[in-house]
Amino acid sequence: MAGKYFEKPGPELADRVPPGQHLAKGFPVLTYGDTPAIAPADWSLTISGLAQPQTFSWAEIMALPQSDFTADFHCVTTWSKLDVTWRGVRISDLMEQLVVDPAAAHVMLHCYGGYTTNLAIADFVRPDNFLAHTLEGEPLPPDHGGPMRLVVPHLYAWKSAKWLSGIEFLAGPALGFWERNGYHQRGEPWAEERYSDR
Ligand SMILES: Nc1nc2c(c(=O)[nH]1)N[C@H]1C(S)=C(S)[C@@H](COP(=O)(O)O)O[C@H]1N2
Ligand SMILES: [Mo]
Repeated sequence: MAGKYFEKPGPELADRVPPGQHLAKGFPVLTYGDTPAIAPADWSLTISGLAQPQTFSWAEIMALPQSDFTADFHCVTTWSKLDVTWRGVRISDLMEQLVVDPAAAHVMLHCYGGYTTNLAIADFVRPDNFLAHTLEGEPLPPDHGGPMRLVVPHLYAWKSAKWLSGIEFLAGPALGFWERNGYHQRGEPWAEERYSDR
């Protein structure tokens, strides 16, 4: 699909754009359902399951080391956006604050509004994953997941949970919202892991 909203990547970008993807113009919003309105003061992040239970307030997350990120964003509906700039907290820096049971092998991400998505722990703790509160130098807009979302650049963007409210550590695999509804458990864009592998 080329034209008003999408363009075919030129040869110089071909190695940045996974198979079957086109470059989006602008930054589309992709949400199932309504956009929840959460003020930072009302936002919190709850750690549950196979980990010491903990709840982080907005101020507690903002007190952790803050980093800048530039990452490509690939939606399974075939649009990609390159070099998105974000600011937030590295998942590896968050993990240093947690006491996780070594038996934890998967995570379920929970969101305000009820959306969920699952990740294997190796896909969750990668150093390029982060919680984002800033997009292109501005506070993360509500429709892009503000005040706080997860970004997992190496997988399709349905894994990048908007309005993140909880991280649940699990011993075994479990399915989130889109994974129950036909998407792949992992979702690696270079392998085109789009649809259910079950
Ligand atoms: N809570 C929540 N997170 C979500 C979604 C959603 O519907 N609800 N959609 C996912 C999908 S399919 C994509 S492509 C990205 C889109 O992020 P964007 O709206 O900032 O482009 O968010 C992901 N995270
Ligand atoms: Mo998506």
